[in-house]
Amino acid sequence: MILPDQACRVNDGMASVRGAGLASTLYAPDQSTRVRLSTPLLNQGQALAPAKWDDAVELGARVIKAVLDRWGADAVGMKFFDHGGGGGGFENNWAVGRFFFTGIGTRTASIHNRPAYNSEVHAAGDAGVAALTNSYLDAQLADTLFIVGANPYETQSNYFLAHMVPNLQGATLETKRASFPGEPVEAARIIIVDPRKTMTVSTSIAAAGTDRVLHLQIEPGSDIALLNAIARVAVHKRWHDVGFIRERTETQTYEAYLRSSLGVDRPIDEFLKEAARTTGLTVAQIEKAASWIASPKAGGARRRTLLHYEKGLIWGLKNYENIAAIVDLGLLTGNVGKPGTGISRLGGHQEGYVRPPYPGGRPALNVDEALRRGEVKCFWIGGCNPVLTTSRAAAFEQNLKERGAIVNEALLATANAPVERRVTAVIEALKRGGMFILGQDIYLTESMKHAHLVLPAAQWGETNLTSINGERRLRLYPKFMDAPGDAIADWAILARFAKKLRTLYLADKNPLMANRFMDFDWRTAEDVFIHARYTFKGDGNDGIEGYAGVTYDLLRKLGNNGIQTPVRLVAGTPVGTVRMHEDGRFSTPSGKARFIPSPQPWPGYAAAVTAQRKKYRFWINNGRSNHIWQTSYHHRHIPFYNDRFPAPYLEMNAHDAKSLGIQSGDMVELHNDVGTVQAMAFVTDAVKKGHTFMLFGQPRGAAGDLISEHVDPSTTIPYYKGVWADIKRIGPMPESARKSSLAPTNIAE
Ligand SMILES: Nc1nc2c(c(=O)[nH]1)N[C@H]1C(S)=C(S)[C@@H](COP(=O)(O)OP(=O)(O)OC[C@H]3O[C@@H](n4cnc5c(=O)[nH]c(N)nc54)[C@H](O)[C@@H]3O)O[C@H]1N2
Ligand SMILES: Nc1nc2c(c(=O)[nH]1)N[C@H]1C(S)=C(S)[C@@H](COP(=O)(O)OP(=O)(O)OC[C@H]3O[C@@H](n4cnc5c(=O)[nH]c(N)nc54)[C@H](O)[C@@H]3O)O[C@H]1N2
Ligand SMILES: [Mo]
Repeated sequence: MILPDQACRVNDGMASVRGAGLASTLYAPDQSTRVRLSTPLLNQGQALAPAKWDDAVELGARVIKAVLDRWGADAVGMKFFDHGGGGGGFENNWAVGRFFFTGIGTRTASIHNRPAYNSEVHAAGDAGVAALTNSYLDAQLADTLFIVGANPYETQSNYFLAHMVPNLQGATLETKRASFPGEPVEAARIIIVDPRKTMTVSTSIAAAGTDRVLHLQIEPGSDIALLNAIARVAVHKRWHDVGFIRERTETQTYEAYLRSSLGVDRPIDEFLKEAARTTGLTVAQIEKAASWIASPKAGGARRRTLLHYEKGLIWGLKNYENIAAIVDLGLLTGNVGKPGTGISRLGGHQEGYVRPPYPGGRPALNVDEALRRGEVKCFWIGGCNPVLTTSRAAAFEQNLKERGAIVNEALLATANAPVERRVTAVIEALKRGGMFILGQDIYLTESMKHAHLVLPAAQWGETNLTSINGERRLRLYPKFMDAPGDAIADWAILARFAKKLRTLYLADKNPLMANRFMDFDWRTAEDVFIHARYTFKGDGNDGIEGYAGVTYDLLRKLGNNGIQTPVRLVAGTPVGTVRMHEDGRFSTPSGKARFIPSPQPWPGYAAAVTAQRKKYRFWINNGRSNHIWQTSYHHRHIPFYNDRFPAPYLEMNAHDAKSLGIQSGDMVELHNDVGTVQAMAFVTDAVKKGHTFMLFGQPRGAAGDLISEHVDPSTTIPYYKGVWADIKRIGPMPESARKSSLAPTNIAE
């Protein structure tokens, strides 16, 4: 059992259903986690077989070098973790960045959850606003919580339950009074913008009562219209923060925003009616939201609103305009850089993003497309499982399979040959359209099965690792157990390859290339942490990961409360940052925030999406569930979790289910122009007619198999949530699911 820490400010000793089960996910030779990868595996042509590290690195590094020398850096592709906990962390992210960017120099890089190497929130970056601006404390202090496209009960459980819910219950009034003398304080209200009636909605109602909860059950992808309409009302009622706008923002951008996004040259009635039509809401609901967000409190004090968004907006209709619209609304109402406010991603996982700059431009190169075009000769998949999680996932897998098979032949033909001959044979296979695949994971996942070389990683707890949470709280996760067998930390894997490449280039008398792989002589995880600390310059957006003067020793002393990044040295002492932009400055050249105008109040669906919508009956909204972490990489092995959802569920409205003869528990097939996938029907009032919701990225049915390759052209970010398909019943509940409950999951008391 891993015990939650009562003295930790983040969870107050609380544990989510995932956190409380963490210990069961650790490696144990006598438990189901014994299937962890424990040695490198090499495909000798027919199957993966255990190999020694030296042999694995020798072959892998020589293939990479040959590809680099013959086809150039961009022929070496990668898709890698950038989170904090499982994979990633400051140490591993730094090692990956050093290897692929300053080492290889490839632009064919992509982050685990998307086809390119880019920000999820370019618009916030362009506005000069950090991705994670507030402290969790601000959720206790806010007058209004505004949650757009996120389901924090399930995805940010501790933040929601330990910080938001107490405020909704009125349990933080003392803190509020102490923080804001003279201001009227009451329990918070919450506005949740989500097409589904989620457990977040039900829990909020249970905590605050129906009068203080506004659930805006919008039509898919209509957030921009809603956010701009709310802003228009705020301006119309003169609830916007004139002082903040004048002093802290670039005025020309404000004026452009008023005209284009908020359509101030058009009559407000017409504007609001149009927004109501687009969103499926009423004008009264939009006005109520505006009032809860921006109307002054009794006595005239500004309302403190905390604006949060996550994947319903990020993977939404149009990433750039989506994020712009919420950031603009926050700026308009002056809700950033003050207690009880913020404009932030909600998060829901650890982060630790330190890397040298990406060598490509913006929009970043679409790696999935480069793969489809056959431009990638060598592809390294690290700590992610795109076979389940990318768009057009089945085609992605087929590509790995077909092109990998060409290399398998070469490996089989040279099974007992010296490494030089094997590499020559592999390169010949690559010339014939093959692709050499390296994989780096802790399990033999759906993606790893296609790798020619599988590299076993140590996970958190098996190596020292640091990361930040959603309020930038930097903490050390110390090593407390050994990794299985020969598994080693991710940074150490990259270091082994880098050192080998350096040796090979030195032997080639090519010091220029050899020197690109120079700085990998780290002895410990802390060496990597400190190396990153000295060299990391912030990656364009907001530099929230800076941590001057922080050492493992300091982090050990600070324990689970850690220190909030960015950390500066003040007279030699590291000082953290509770809240971003509290000094009134933003990360733009002028130091003032920028409004990001969108060309019109709502851009509409892209052509590829419209075609799907027209053709298929159901919207297949998709995302996460409380019990399951990501692709279930641990949970599929642990009965407690696996038995809860033996197949991915598909939430369906009772009316729709009935019309198709479907009952809860039935197996159904979803089908569209991209692919086919199976799921288990779950009839619920959480979704409206014509809407469904599927657990994403599951081994027994991946929503990605239905999702088109469409991306927002200005950011290369997919619309994962935007998929339409037809549904049919294929059979009764599978035997394996008989024990799993079909009771509603969105009832709270
Ligand atoms: N239990 C659990 N927690 C997790 C994870 C997990 O796998 N399991 N994963 C972690 C990770 S990596 C991430 S990124 C976060 C994601 O955290 P969230 O973003 O909270 O999770 P999602 O379920 O992907 O999406 C949130 C909501 O977006 C809604 N949505 C879909 N389309 C739209 C739309 O057009 N507009 C609006 N307004 N809403 C829409 C969906 O109905 C859904 O309820 O969760 C983290 N936390
Ligand atoms: N349809 C649809 N698709 C989506 C989304 C969606 O909402 N809908 N959401 C997107 C989002 S936000 C995300 S985050 C992605 C998730 O997609 P992925 O990132 O592909 O999924 P994960 O399960 O997080 O993958 C983590 C992998 O790392 C391995 N791992 C764990 N710890 C370690 C470690 O210490 N080292 C190494 N090397 N490996 C480790 C695990 O075994 C697992 O295979 O999916 C994206 N795709
Ligand atoms: Mo994510």
